[in-house]
Amino acid sequence: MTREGTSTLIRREDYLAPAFWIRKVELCFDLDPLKTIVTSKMQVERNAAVAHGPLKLHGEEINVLRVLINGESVSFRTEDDTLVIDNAPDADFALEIRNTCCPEKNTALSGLYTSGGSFFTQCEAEGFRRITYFLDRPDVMAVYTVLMRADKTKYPVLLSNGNLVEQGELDNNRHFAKWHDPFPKPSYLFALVAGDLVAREQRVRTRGGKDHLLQVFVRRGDLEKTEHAMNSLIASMVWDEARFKLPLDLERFMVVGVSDFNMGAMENKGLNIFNTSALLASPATSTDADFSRIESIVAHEYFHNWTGNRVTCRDWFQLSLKEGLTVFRDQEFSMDMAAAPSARAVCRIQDVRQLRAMQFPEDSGAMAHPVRPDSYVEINNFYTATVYEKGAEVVRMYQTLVGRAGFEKGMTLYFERHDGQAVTCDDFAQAMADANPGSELTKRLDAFKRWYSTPGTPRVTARGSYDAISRTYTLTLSQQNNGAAPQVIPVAMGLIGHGGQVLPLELQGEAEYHGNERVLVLDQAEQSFTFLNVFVEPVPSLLRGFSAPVLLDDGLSDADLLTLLTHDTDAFNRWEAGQRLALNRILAAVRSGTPLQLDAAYVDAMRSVLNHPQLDAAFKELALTLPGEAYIAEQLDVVDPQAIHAAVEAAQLQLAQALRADWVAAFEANGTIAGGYQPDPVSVGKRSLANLALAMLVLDTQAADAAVWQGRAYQRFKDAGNMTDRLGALAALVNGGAGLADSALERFHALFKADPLVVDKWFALQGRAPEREGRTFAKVKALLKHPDFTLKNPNRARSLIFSLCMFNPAAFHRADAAGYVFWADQVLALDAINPQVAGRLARAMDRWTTLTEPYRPAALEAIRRVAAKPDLSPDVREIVERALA
Ligand code: 0A1
Ligand code: ZN
Repeated sequence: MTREGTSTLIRREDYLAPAFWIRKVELCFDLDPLKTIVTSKMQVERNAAVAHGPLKLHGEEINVLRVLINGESVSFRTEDDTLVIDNAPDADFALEIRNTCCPEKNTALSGLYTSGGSFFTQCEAEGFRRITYFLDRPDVMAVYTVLMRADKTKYPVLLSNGNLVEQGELDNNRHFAKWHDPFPKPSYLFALVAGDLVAREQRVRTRGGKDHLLQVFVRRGDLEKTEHAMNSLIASMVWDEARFKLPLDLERFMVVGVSDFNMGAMENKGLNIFNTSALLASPATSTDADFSRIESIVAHEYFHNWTGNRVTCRDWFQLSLKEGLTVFRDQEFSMDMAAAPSARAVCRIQDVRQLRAMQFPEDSGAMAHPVRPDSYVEINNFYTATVYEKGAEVVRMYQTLVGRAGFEKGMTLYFERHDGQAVTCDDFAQAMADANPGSELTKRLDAFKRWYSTPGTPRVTARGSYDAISRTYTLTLSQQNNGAAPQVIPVAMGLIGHGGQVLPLELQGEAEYHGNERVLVLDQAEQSFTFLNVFVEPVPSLLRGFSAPVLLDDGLSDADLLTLLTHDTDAFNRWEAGQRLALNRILAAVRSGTPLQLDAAYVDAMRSVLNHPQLDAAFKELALTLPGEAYIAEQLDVVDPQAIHAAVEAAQLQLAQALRADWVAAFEANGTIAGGYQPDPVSVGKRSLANLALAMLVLDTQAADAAVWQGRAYQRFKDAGNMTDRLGALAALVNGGAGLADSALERFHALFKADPLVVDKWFALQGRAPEREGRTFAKVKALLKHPDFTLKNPNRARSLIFSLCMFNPAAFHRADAAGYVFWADQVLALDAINPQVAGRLARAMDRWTTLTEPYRPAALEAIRRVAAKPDLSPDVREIVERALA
């Protein structure tokens, strides 16, 4: 494959409506792995609002056979990746294009490709042009009819979007199926599947009395692993109707699993395609985390049917319009499914941990971009934590500002106005504001919209002063955002007395009394809020539930944080107080270059949490888990990954040692759950705490009973009745550097070698294992040669290589630069196979400029080596060039 040396920067401000519309498409596929013939008959119209020009269609890696206009052949030329027809008629016309493509050679997994002998498509963002020439942009929406012809034995199942209208036999052992999707859609939502698949089916009747057929298609042998996905799908349907009055609009809704897939899943209209890792679940092979991820991804794709498909994006700069909103919806769904308030808080804590681990570093690194980016070279590089997770936080802030009912009104107006259209983030903002006149949002809509245009994480500083004589408490909030104009920051808050009293909030200048909790809206560089009749000196509990995606400096002392950890009524802030206590200690050790030594106050606080009779196991596990190394690095101007890792390991070991008896008690209390496996929040919490306790008990190899606990972990690993317990015990052995780890790993592989998703876990565990004298790194290099390893399958590549380069800083950042050499080699090797996945791996160096010596110059050299390759994909080129800029 040769590639052009120049890549174009696409700018949001250059958006122009298309010169032509394609209103209808009839596609015909003669499916063959080596040479599929595609015939596309399009009904084309000039866009009267745009000046005349040639018709230019996108196309990549396809061979055109013929082009007809109104049945007559017409002259055309191909320039780079476009097909140009200079003499297109002025009136509406029929355009027919016939071309071929080669699914078997399509290792990029974009467009039409084969996986395990079946055909699949992936068209978002710009994969449709790898199938046939088209106006492959989201504002061109057409009604599709799809005819598929294929060998009957190899491909008994033929699927596309919408409804099956016809099927039958053909000569030569071939058959056909014809599908029609009545909803106009952009090309990125087109999908086709052909293969030897089986389906779990369920008929459901919705509230409105309509009947639907739900189907989950997988390879033979995987059917029993689809029950959880089907249940999740049904739960999503019920939830979307109840919460947003959004029903399923199709008679048939299909979900298909595929092993080779670049992302988690894809929301093609009526035919969602899933990475098997986001679909298949069984207690024996999937962890609790897998069950919960599957539930949320199934929901996410289903919710896209309205937020993304019925109302889509005008252009790719608006990606967060559908992704931020849909992530918000899947987060709300997961919280509602968790039901109990404490389980909801656990969901929120997990989402925020994820945001801080992935999005905060992105927002301060080489790839920093606003939620609505201003420019891109390769749009696939912008399916980011900023567009998705920060975008979801922006949507959450609308809800915080207009209230839950107001948000629902805003959604209703959004669909009333825009159903069937391709729109912008501004349109969404306007609907929310117009549906809520007089609201805190509507009063400052323009300022609020800066969340879409400003990159970076705002820093909020809060300082309080208490006047005992006047019994007033003044809270001063200020914000800094790299010199950008102030953002609108909702700060949910309450005041707590040191003895745990919840103090009433009476804000000076306000007639209304707001109870014990309220939202302050910070929209200036600095603002003060004075509370009256505050009878004791309070501790402010700010940014409750993480009400805005900011970094908060509240200046609270250890004593204040301990008060919040013990007494805050907001579970998120209780957790946050514990994290802050840990963070302060880790940062002090790293900054001073001295070994970390935990103090009795912190250890005692953690002991109280662990032994607390009322707190949930899930909360305890989160509170006793130390902040992630990536988030810790974000607090520092100069980063020494080894020093951070050493401090975290020391803190972990000291917690393991100081609380040993308490860990034993926690393990005994939570390690056995009666009855069969259930992924409900209470059982999940117990398993997670038992796994943490076991890891702590195995970690301290100097303990008098170290051998006993290693033996118990091995036994538990062997006898476990589910994957969560089994993998937890295996991780305790591997991460604790136990002597039995190697034999456990071997046994695990032997047991599960036939299940690719479990083999992925086996690779990932080894790729993420704590570094000990270079052994983890050496093991990863050796595993590259393991017969089960391949770069061609994205899940497998991620399980080993991404685990090391992105999730194991101490093994990756080596003084001898071997980690960076490994990274560069793997980026280049992957780029020749799958540019999208290579582009993701390239991002492991996003934050290289903050690294201390000797890492920084070595990282630079590795990035330069990648950048020096002349025929890099635009995906990798954009990432490395931004890193070098
Ligand atoms: N829209 C999908 C994710 C997705 C994005 C891009 C892809 O290829 C470049 C594939 C899938 C979602 O949000 O679920
Ligand atoms: Zn999505």
